[in-house]
Amino acid sequence: MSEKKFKRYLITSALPYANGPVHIGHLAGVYVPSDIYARYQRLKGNDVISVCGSDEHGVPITIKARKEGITPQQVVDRYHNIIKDAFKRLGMSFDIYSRTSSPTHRVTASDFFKKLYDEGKFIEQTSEQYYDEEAKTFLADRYIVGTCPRCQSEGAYGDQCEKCGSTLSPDELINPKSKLSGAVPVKKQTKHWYLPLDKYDPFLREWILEGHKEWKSNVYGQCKSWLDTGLQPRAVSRDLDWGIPVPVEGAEGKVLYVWFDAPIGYISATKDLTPDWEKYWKSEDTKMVHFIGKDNIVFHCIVFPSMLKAHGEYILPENVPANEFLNLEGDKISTSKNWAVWLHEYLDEFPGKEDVLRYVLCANAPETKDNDFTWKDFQARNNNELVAILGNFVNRALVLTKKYYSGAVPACGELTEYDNATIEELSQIKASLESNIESYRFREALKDAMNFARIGNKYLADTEPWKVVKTDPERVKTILNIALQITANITIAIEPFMPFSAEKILKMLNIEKFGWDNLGSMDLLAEGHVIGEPALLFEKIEDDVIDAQLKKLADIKAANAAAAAAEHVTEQKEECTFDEFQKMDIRVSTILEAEKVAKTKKLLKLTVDTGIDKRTIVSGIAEHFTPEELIGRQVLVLVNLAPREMRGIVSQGMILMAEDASGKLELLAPEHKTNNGAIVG
Ligand code: B3M
Ligand code: ZN
Repeated sequence: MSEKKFKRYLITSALPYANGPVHIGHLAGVYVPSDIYARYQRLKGNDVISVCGSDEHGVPITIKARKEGITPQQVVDRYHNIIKDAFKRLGMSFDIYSRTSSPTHRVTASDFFKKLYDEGKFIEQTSEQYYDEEAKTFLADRYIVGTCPRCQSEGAYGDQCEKCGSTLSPDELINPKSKLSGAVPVKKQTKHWYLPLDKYDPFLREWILEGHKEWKSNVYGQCKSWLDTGLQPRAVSRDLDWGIPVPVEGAEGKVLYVWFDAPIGYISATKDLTPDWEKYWKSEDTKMVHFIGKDNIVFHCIVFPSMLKAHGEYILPENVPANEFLNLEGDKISTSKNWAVWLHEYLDEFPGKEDVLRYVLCANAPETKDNDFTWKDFQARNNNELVAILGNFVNRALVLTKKYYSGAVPACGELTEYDNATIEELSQIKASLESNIESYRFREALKDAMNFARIGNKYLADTEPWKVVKTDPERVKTILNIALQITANITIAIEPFMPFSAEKILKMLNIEKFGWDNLGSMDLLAEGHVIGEPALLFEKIEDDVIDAQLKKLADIKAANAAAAAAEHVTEQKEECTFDEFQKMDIRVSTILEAEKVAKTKKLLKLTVDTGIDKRTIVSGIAEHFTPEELIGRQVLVLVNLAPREMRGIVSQGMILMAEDASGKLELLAPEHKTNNGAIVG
């Protein structure tokens, strides 16, 4: 860890794309750690600015706009507001939440590009790109669709086949078509500008591989592999009608590449925040830390630093503590598949539980490897840690003080050995908590903060003031004085992690606020200070609440399967002759009786009236239909199928079903009640 002393902190958080809401993966990866770090540095009295904002350019936004028949500005306005509001409700303490469609950003990004252009820092290249003559626009790879050359599936994109995962180039697609107009794209010459990243290889090796060996191994390792693979010139402009126009002659219809423009958004946000913005961005006394997810490492450790170096007036990040990814119930979180816990929905469905989410996402953060969020774990941590440890301790300390001393902090008498041992243990926490936060180990830091409550809980359980009060009331004054000092420490230690709960406890203690320097002191509450009203900090989360969330995810999964099935239809079988078809004898029939076949999950034994006779048919539909819902239903039966014995039962025929690629099963029946035995042909 660099020993350098800094005068101020510039904390940036990855700008979320304004083409959808934020979800728990974004929070665990970027925003919860960033807010913990910013709150901690502020608590310590440092000069801190924390900037964020919406990333409002790029192809995904234009695709969404076309899909919905609205403008890109309408897309970003919608999601910018949803994201900004949800962040605020979760207690994200950004000093500014800006946006890259702002006028300040347009000027800042243009000027940044223009300076590099005028100083000859770009390579200018004309190349052939795909063009849609109907939509009159160049096509980004994502805008070209066709048949995948690897797996022959339809709907592969020009850059990737989502079915088999192959990385493609538009030239490889079979029957390429424009996603915009359906026209066959043609190749057309177009000029773009490139940042020659290869020229910054020596600088990056020196700055990162030599100068920042203290960076997290997942970040350092990725940077090293990018450098060892060899850096290539990277495009900094695009043929798009949405974005920041390239500010040079002959660049009509071209905009800054979104990953050139977006990180400059940190600068423009700072400009909008304070006229003193330059002391944050241009002084070596500033410690700049980028909070991002692992998919953004190359942009924040290689591309943006090269841009800053090329520009020459800005500082470089001191650290980029990127987190890995958070999965949801064992599956990758996916915006397009709606496989996510959306922050704004969580806040509506769990009012007052903002800190529970902050706590769980920090305790489970994917700091060194991908991790999994499960609703069961969410419930367990709430009930077994927040309710049973933190909430329980604070409540007992306050309720007993109210009960025995009408809320006045009792005097602390002579300390026992156990008291001293407890106080000694408490005094170790602060150093560990600070070291863990300064090293971006927030999971460990949270455990440190919770240790105040763990130790406090044990202290009360061991000293049992509710018993001792009968025999030694003076002793109980000391016990509760210590318990109250621990409670006061908790308000400081948990503030970066759970600001709402810290606020609630301060109110219950009838205290305005403590500073970080007070952490570890056992004299925070003076004898005679009268505390406020105790109240429960957390409430148990019951199974039915979790089951409802799991049902919601199950429904999403089913909807995705159905959508996938609708997209993917099983190939037609080989041809058959009319005579071959004539051999099959299919009759309208009615199910008279139905029962499960013992020791099987799938089989039902049915008694069916085929109009010819009443017969037994065994059918593998027990996972799709209950016996009760089948009785009386008309179905179509292949009556001349050779009899088969299944689990000791002779089945004489087959019930015809419709099954799609998702496995969804439907019975087939005549539209109106029909005589049994009617021939289907
Ligand atoms: N908009 C977020 C992402 O890649 C991206 C970050 C920009 S930070 C300058 O999901
Ligand atoms: Zn494929």
